[in-house]
Amino acid sequence: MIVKLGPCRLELIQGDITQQHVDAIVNAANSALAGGGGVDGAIHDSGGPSIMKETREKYPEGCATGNAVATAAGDLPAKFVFHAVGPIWKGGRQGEPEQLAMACRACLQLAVKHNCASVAFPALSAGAYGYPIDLAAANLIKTTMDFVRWHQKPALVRFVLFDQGTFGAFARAVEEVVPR
Ligand code: AR6
Repeated sequence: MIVKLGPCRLELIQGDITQQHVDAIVNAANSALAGGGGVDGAIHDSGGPSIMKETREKYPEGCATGNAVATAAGDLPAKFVFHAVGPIWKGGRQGEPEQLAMACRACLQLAVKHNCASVAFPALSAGAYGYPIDLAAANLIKTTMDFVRWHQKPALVRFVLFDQGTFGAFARAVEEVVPR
């Protein structure tokens, strides 16, 4: 699924984020930047140990929830990894929507700062962190569209969804804001 946003493009695909040939991919990290399962595990496994080495050297204090930090991408096809820390879902009234939007915006800001024309996101917070998929999808799509409409960059934002259910949730979120 592709949506044109002025000079920019929003894409949804089903796939594996580690395989994306884009300037930057977003990692679904934890605040200790300690590695883990899901997207985080896949990125460190495929990207090799240089990503964790750089992370430990540059960000020994970790990264706050709702923020993101950049490293190079090791053996991955991307140039950068943006390690974003989404919120753990605690029912939705403890700032989770704001924190998820902040984490998404932090990655888009890093893309602009590092001159990345293309950036790929996973369904941040919607795995181990338990954020309901429909709510996560709506939040990430709206935050991205608002940012791209305002800044007119990055040229390509791609959401890489691991399974059909997640893809469907993002497709519905896009259809809600871009009627066909
Ligand atoms: N490519 C794309 N999406 C994937 C991939 C992949 N290779 N692998 C999983 N997903 P999660 P979170 C999907 O748990 O909820 C880690 O342990 C997955 O199906 O990776 O933000 C970290 O260290 C789900 O839809 O991220 C943190 O401690 C989505 O990506 C914690 O998990 C996000 O799932 C972060 O949890």
